[in-house]
Amino acid sequence: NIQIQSHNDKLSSSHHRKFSALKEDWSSTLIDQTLQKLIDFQIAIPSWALGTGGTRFGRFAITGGEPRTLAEKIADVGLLHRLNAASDAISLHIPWDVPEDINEIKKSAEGYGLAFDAVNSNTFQDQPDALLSYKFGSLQHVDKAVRNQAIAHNIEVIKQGQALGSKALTVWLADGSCFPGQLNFRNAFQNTLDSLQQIYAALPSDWKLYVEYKAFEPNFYSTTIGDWGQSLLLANKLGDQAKTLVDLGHHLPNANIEQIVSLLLMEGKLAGFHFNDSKYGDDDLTAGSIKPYQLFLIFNELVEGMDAAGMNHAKNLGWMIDASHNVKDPLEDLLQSVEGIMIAYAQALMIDRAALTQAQQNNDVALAQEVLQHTFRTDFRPLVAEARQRAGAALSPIHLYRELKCREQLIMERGKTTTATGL
Ligand code: PSV
Ligand code: MN
Ligand code: MN
Repeated sequence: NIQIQSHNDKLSSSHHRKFSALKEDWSSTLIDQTLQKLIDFQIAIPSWALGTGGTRFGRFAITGGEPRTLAEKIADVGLLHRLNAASDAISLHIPWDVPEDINEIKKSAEGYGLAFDAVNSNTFQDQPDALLSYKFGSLQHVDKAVRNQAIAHNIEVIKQGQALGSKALTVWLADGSCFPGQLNFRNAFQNTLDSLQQIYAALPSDWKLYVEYKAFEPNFYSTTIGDWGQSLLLANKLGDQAKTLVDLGHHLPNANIEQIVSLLLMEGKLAGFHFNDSKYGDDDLTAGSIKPYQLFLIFNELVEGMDAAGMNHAKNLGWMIDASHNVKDPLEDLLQSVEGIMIAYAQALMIDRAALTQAQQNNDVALAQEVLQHTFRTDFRPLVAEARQRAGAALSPIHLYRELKCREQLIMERGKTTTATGL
């Protein structure tokens, strides 16, 4: 606390100058509303992004001090949340994460003010003790015994999530095919539906099932849940608790993600997000690092659609990050992702909605564009920083992280060569 305070004091006069300049130009009611929404907004951190990522060509785990256990992963997210007051939950991937002593794990999370977000199952890798292989798919598999193994794993993940207090299961399948002719598409889809129905039947009544889609990779000819249409089809057949999860990196190039988001939201079928950014495919780069305008346009649809539906921005969708990188300190990368998301959200909240609606009604294309770009091109970083300060966190989390030498301390505690589990 003292460290946050003295960091904020140091930046105080320059922050005050920038924040005051915004207050001169923008409506104070809008600023106040936006600040409150930013304070309330929380984004879940994926446990698998806390270690240095890699590619299939190699992995350079040079960061050091990486979390070796689930307890240490929770401590890392606790640190992020202490710095930015915007990361109050962790999303687990099972069995990469093994909650051995559930009570201990719950206690330590509570100590950091953290909750458990959606739990993720993993049927895209064979586990050492597995009887059957997922080489040719899991929930879609031609062999019922393989499907049953994958269903049982998902039900086990639900049970572990329940013990931790999670409220959602995210299912992402690598299922698909590598070559034409390999798969009967209809059978693969029907098998997947049937398997998901069995998982859905095991879902507690206050849980959601998030059906994540992805256009390609690791299969490069077809993916059985390859786009939002296929995910929505499944979610609709499954029932109200099933929804479509949008991972920003899972589309074919140039897809209009904001339009997809808008319609899923309208249908009450948007589960939430895996935020990241990409230049080419599922690059898992820092949110807002490549296409900040796209991120802003997505938030524009979210704010408009959620307000129209009377939804609570902070609570009614699953906000998660799914990014990780191999050349940055993972914790700095995550602080940057949260920042990128908050900036886009702030920009969307500051849009003059009445003016935009009027321009749309009048078919005034140029004015509609002006309205959007006016907020996009305004620097609202001081607003995000102000919200953070009001929430008791740092004006500039990444700078404080460096000032406090957090990584050096983690290396001292955990060693130079630790490697986190996960991708
Ligand atoms: C697949 O590319 C994915 O986006 C899914 O969400 C997985 O659970 C995650 O990545 C694993 O890194
Ligand atoms: Mn994802
Ligand atoms: Mn992905």
